[in-house]
Amino acid sequence: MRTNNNQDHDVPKDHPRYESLKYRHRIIEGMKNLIVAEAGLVAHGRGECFDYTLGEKTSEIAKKAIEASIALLYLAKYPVISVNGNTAALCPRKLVELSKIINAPLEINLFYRKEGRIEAIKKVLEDAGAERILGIDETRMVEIQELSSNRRNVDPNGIKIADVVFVPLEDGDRTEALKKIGKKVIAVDLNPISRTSLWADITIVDNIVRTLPEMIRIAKNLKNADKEELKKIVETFNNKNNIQVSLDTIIQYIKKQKKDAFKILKD
Ligand code: PTJ
Repeated sequence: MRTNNNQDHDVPKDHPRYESLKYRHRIIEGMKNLIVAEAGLVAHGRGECFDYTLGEKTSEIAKKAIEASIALLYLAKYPVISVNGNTAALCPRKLVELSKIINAPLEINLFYRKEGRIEAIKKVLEDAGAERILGIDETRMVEIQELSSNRRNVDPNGIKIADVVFVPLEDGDRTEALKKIGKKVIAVDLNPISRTSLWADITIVDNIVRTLPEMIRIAKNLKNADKEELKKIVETFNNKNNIQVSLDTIIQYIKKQKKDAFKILKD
C-alpha cells in the first residue's frame, strides 16, 4: 500500500491547495520547534474553516479595516505589535517589516507559557531581521490587573505603556482587558463574531498571512499622509458596520457555494 505521511512537507506548487498546505506545515513545524503551542494547531484549523467561508480572499471591507488600522497606528503615540506563536510561525518576516515601517516594537506575549517558547519565537523573529523585541525578560514583566490568563504579564516598556495595541489572533479575555485599561485595540481574526472581534476598536476579518502584506502596502502608501487625512480615515471607519458586512460576505459566499454544490449534486 502506498502511504504518504508527508514528513518532509514537500507540497508540489501546482497542488490546488498549495498555499493552504504551505501555511499548515509552517504551523506544524512551528509546533515541533516550540514556536507554536499545541493548541495553536487547533486555532489554525478553526481559522482555516472561517477562511474557507470567506472564499480565502481579503474582502473589500477587510481592506477598509486595514486602511483604518494603519491610519490609527500612524496616529498613535506609542503603538505596539503583540506577537504570539501562530503569527511568528506563519509570517515572521512580514511582522518585522511592518514593525519597522510603522515604527512599532514587537512584543512576544503568549497565552500558553512553556519553557523555551519565548526563546524560540525570539530566534525566529531575529532570523527575520528584528532588532528590538520586547517581552523576553520574564523577570521584568508587570501585570495587567484585569486579566487572569498568562497574557496578563506584559512588558513595562511595551504593551503596558502603549496607547494602540495590534493583536493578531487574540483571545477574547485579553482584548476586553486591554480595552478596560484604555488601550485602542486592532485585531485580526477570521471569526467575525469572536469576542475579540466584537471588542476590538478595529477588527480585520482576514487571514493574517494576507493581512500583513496588505498592511505593509497601505503603510507605504500612507507614510507621508498628514494627520488630518489619517484622522478622517479613522473617523469614517465604523467597526459595527465592518462586522455586519463581514458576516454578510460569509452568508453570500455560502449561498453561492450551496448553489454551485447543487449543480454537481444532481439526482
Ligand atoms: O502562542 P500562544 O500561546 O499565545 O497561543 C496562540 C493561540 C492562537 C493558540 C491562542 O491565542 C488561542 O487559543 O487563540 P484562540 O482563542 O483559539 O483564538 C484564535 C482566533 O484566531 C480564532 O478566532 C481563529 O478563528 C483565529 N485565527 C486562526 N488562524 C488565523 C486566525 N485569524 C486570522 N488569521 C489566521 N491565520
